[in-house]
Amino acid sequence: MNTLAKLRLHDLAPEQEDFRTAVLEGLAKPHKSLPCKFFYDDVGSALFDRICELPEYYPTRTEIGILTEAASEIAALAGRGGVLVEYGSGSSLKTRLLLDALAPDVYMPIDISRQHMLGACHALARDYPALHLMAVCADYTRPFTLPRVARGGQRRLAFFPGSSIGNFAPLEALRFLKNVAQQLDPGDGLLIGVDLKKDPAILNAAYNDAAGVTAAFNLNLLARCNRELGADFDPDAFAHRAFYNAAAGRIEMHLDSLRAQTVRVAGQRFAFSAGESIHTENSYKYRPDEFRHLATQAGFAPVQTWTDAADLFGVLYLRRL
Ligand code: AVJ
Repeated sequence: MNTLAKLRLHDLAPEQEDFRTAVLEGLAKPHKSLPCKFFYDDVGSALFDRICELPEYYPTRTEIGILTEAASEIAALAGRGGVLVEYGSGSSLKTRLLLDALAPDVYMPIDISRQHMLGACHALARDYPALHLMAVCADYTRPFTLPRVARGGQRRLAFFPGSSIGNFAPLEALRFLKNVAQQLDPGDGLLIGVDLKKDPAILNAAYNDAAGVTAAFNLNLLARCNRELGADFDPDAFAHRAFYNAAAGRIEMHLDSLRAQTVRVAGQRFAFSAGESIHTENSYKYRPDEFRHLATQAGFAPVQTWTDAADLFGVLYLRRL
């Protein structure tokens, strides 16, 4: 049988709000910045997969451990069957854990990078022949409407792993969670992974790995500007810098200009002074009670929080009120 018969693509054409516009806007600001969602071209996605394997980068393996331990409890809360909706289709390992535990009728990944998502769906279609796949290509950082599944009225579990929620500032996170709540029906669940506040030394190491993979991931943004926008960034003239900002409760990533220089992007010139930075990412950390408070404000009831033994990472099951 053709396994792709069960795969549908619902394309909301997210690249209409494009990379070029975002880069020109971000570099024109008094404090230069670039949106972190543009890290994930093919090169960046591959580098991120390597980050997840680094000894210093605990979130991925810790979350997988929590999900493995909690899988049957999650299935008891969410129920079997129904629709599994995943925001950012990312690492298929976490998805497979839930597919095995919940045996949903439909898997609906939502991702901005169409090819990456469809590749993952093809592999899932092969390994889960009974599963219907409804891939949604969308930028979930903007409000959008989920397609109605053919056989409607099914209960849904939304899954937002990896602490991707940490890329939103708390107010944006609230807006995102409200948007998810709107896409769900009362009683539906949201299973979300959240990186926790902890000893800053652990956080700083996780974003400054000894092998330099996070630095390469950060610098790839400049290489992507060169590839796609004909920019003339010299990646050797910028340095990766990441640190925990305790007052804001977030890791910040920057690219620091190592000297005074002018860079040309899409016909426009941007001047950098020595030491001037481009702010490329925020990764907010929460205490479990802080995050439950945020979820409550968005219209969810916190049902269960699981953490690892060292309280590095949290997975929360929230019920839409
Ligand atoms: C995918 C946003 C969860 O913030 O830890 C990893 C991205 N950046 N190393 C994170 C990231 C640098 C990651 N998130």
